[in-house]
Amino acid sequence: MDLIATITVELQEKLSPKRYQHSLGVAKTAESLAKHYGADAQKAYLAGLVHDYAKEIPTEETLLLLREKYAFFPDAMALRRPRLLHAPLGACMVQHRFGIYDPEVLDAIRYHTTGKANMSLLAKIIYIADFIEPNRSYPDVEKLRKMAYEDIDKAILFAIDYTIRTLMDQQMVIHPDTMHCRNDVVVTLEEKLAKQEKKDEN
Ligand code: DGI
Ligand code: FE
Ligand code: FE
Repeated sequence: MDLIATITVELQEKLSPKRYQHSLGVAKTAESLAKHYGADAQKAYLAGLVHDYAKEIPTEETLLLLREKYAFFPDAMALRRPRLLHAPLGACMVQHRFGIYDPEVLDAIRYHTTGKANMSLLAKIIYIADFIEPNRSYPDVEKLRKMAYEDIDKAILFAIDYTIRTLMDQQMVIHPDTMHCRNDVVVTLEEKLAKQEKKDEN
């Protein structure tokens, strides 16, 4: 069996049916976005498939595995919101379990929840595929699906603002990586706009 088939069988066994379907949805959406933007479609499918590998592991076990098995010491903010830790734990576990060593794939998994500054195209694709895969439904999902294929940075800003707003409404902490990601994407969009304006002048 090839790697994708092996992983798919294991995910179906280990994850809840809903999480399994979500993982397949993110994989397929990421593959499609990668083809659209000229990124590596196979890497995108793989990263999408395993991005939530650690999502259903209970908090206590997550903390224990990260510290004891992977020598990964979460920052204070993530410790306050341990659900954020399924992303870095997933990156550690799929490396160990499936021999996925590609740093770009591991990075996309690790930062799929918060985002970060200077994300690779693959990381952006996984971040946004997580929001728009076919099983997602919320008021603006169709708008975001369209935006994702028009300008991925615009889509990231839209998604991250939605997340930040929701967190603020609930008086929740916002992880610094989330803010770094937002600032970075705003700068990228401003630069793109300035370049376009200069081009239009000529
Ligand atoms: O694992 P999924 O449910 O598919 O999606 P995800 O990994 O993007 O996780 C979404 C959750 O993460 C959602 O409840 C909002 C939360 N989240 C994202 N960024 C931050 C955050 N929570 C806090 N406290 N701070 C953040 O910056
Ligand atoms: Fe997740
Ligand atoms: Fe997800």
